[in-house]
Amino acid sequence: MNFTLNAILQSGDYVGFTFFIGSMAMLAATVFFFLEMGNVQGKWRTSMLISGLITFIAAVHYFYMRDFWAETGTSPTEFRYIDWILTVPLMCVEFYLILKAFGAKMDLLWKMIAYSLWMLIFGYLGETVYRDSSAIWGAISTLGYVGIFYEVWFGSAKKLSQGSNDPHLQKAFNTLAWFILVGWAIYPIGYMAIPTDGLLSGILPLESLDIIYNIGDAINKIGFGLVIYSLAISSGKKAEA
Ligand SMILES: *C/C=C(C)/C=C/C=C(C)/C=C/C1=C(C)CCCC1(C)C
Repeated sequence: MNFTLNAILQSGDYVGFTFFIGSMAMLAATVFFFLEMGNVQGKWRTSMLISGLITFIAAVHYFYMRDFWAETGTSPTEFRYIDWILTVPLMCVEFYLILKAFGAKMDLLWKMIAYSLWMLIFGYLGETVYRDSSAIWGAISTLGYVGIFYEVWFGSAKKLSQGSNDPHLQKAFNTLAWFILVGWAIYPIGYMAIPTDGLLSGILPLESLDIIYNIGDAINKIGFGLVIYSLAISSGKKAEA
């Protein structure tokens, strides 16, 4: 029998390791969020569904990126950004859903989605088409990030949370706000490690871009979902039937 093993994970291949761990972690988180949908009050089901969809979409991309990496030793930027352009707006939906009961309107959701698309489209251009001027595109992209950050730390989202008088909601909202400030800041650091042209590319090793993005995704996608889950649980389990 003639059989070729294409996907080889070499020892010392840290990018490959983080793609493997990332794909399993996203898959496990997805199973968890979907199964726990049955254990939370009805009003939290949609939020749990979205948490599961975020890790599910990431899992599919990670399985693909993992195999692609193992076969070719590269990982096209496109898969990253396709994943993010689907999952980051869903994270904005999570903010909207938890604030909806306290008066969040659709325009808050659209505003946050617009900021995130701005951030991702210009980041993509800087990482691919206009790599020579990645610093400028990164700076333009950061304006979208600042928009989301402002909304959550000072803007209308923050005000709705403050006005809710619900300590569970406020605690979860503040934790998510820290994810935006600290967890999301991992990505621009990764971006600055773009091989050869990034601001930090002489300082960080060549493969750090993918490793940093993989760590960021695991922290942010799974962490976000767990915050929503603990909010759903703390604000009351499904009444025993
Ligand atoms: C699940 C994926 C998430 C939460 C992705 C978040 C991505 C960012 C916050 C990316 C931000 C960027 C900048 C602020 C400037 C440089 C370009 C980006 C796109 C890496």
